[in-house]
Amino acid sequence: MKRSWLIASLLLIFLSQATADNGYRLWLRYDRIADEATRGAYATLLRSYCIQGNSKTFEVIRKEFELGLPSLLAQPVGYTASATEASLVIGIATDPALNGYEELKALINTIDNEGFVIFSVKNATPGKIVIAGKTDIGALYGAFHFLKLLQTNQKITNLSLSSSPKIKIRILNHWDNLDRTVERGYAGASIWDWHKLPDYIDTRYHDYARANASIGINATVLTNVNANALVLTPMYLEKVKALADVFRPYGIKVYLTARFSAPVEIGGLKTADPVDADVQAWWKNKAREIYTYIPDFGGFVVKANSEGQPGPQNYGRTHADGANLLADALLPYGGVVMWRAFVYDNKVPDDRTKQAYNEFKPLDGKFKSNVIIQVKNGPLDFQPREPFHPLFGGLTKTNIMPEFQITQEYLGFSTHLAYLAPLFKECLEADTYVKGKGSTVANVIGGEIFKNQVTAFAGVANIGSDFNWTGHHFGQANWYAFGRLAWDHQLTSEAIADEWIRMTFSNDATCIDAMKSMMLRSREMLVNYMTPLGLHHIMGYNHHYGPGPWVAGKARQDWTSVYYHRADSLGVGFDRTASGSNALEQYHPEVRKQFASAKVCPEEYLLWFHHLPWDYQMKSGKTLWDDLCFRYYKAVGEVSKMEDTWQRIKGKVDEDRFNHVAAFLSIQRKEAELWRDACVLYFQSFSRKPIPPGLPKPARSLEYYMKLSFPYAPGIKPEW
Ligand code: GCW
Repeated sequence: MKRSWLIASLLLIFLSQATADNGYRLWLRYDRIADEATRGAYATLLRSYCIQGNSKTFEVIRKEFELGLPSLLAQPVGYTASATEASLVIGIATDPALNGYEELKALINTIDNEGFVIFSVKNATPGKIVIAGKTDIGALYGAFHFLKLLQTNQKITNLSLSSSPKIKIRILNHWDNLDRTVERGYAGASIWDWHKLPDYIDTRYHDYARANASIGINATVLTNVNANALVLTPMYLEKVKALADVFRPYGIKVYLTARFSAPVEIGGLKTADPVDADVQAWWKNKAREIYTYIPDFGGFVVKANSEGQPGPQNYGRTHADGANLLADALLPYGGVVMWRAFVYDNKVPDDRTKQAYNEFKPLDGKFKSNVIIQVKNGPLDFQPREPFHPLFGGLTKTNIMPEFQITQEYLGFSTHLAYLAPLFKECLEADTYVKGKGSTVANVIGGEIFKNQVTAFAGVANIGSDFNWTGHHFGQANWYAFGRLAWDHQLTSEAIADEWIRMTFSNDATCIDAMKSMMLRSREMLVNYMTPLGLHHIMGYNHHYGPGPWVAGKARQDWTSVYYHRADSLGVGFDRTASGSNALEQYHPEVRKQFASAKVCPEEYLLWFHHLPWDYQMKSGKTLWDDLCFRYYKAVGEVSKMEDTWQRIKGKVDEDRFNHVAAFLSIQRKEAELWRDACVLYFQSFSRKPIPPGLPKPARSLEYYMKLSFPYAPGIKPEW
């Protein structure tokens, strides 16, 4: 007996040393709860559990409890088939075993089909907790929520809570190609191993689904919007089916990107014109075929007539003609078309930020009920800061959804710590005023304002095959925050950070404080060392890595930096007021008022909307030039502070992840310095003013920075 104990302990020690903490478990770690009193209290309460239901989803729940409960509590938690005996019961509300609870009757009507309730049964000694949904998927969300309560050391006595998602389709967009490259992906290859599918099912697919279900994500687009029609051929549909089968018990539906020219490319037709009867029949047949493989297929996401993708305009038709063509094909099966509004053309002689609105506003009301227009959070392209897109509130008779970018194409790739919940929320909380004050983007997309048929919320995934999924350990927080906000946009950035830190790193107060302070400031800091005061799109050409304010003279003007910052000897910034491109006109008059004059315009948006002289006086009393310099320098200082904060919690975080993050922070500092020095020198070549006293001069010349080249920067579009 003693000997076997010794062997077991040695094995444990060996295993714990051999398996470096690589972050693979994300926020679903289920390590033993460190605080003994909390753990003890949970253990007294949770002696056994009962799963009241039979389905693949209930099997998932059972596995999650088997994995989570004994591990968190560091003691066995028995399974019992008797709901009466169990101290934790989970099931569907209509199950007879849950019939007798008054508490359930009170709560159940407050939720929808994906919602859940969790309550403590009154007067049960020593305690009993019930988790229920109207469906098994609702119960699954409840199970994850309950595990989170334990992971984050919350009280589990006198529980009485209920929750339902505010948005129906909470969807990740993978920009993953069939060759496993990921456009704008910085966390390794695509997790979809197309070549080995459908026969080999990587356990990672299950873990991906678990992670998503744990934060309420219920849909995924497997393929890049720069689409490959092959994914719609039988060989690939077999593979897609295999993934859909894995995801189904987790409540996740699969979507695909549809290449508009597919009828020509894989269908052998001469045209993809949406009014052509053969084309219509082709899409109808294709939809029917897809549903034979995947009966709950979600639908299509389409990028059309943008950046070289084919679309209805190739045939002189409108976006509505194109979207409705696919919508008609999917309608009999309940599928949805997410049609992207990210369209612009360098041949159109107008401010690029105006073009989506100009294109789509006249089509408002012309889309079928199962079409939803997918709009990027801002009118340009996922910049560190943009005002909200004017199509929010602009489209009043059409379903509309936001698209956020979780992958950090313009925010330092995966090596910069930039917590994005504040960015997402900035857009969601912006007021469109379309139906008076309080018509926030969140209310528009949630259907509160126009009673939309379909509501959805998309994020471009930052997931890849790196051990830790997202490249940066803190990149996981952005995946997490996206899911949480899609479920409930009213959650604060701080609350989301708090629970993520507790689940992913530690419940230790010093750790939480340190990490939270880093996370909550990180996005603003990044804005300031990259694109302060409303500057935008001044990064390196095509790979978008590092600073490139000098990018000019390319085939497309709207892919150059000089087009956006418009610096000259007089000043800097893009005039989007009535004296300039008048993009401002696309917003409600109340919104216009906030930005129309430089005096009232919030400084974060100043150079987005105004071209101002270098000696323009800022609120700080400094000139614009000096203020710009101070922001760049201060932000770099903040990165150094972040490094110090991290060092202060050394020993409180496992060594592997600690060192990984420390190394990435130092990359971030170096790159922030690069941004600062390159941008300050570049803009100085126009302002002709000295760098303010007290700020050290950049170590190298502007020429040096301009000559840097990064031909193999990751995530680049293969064909560019
Ligand atoms: O931001 C740009 C990216 C492209 C991307 C495009 C889009 C998928 O640089 O790589 O293509 O946006 O959103 O369609």
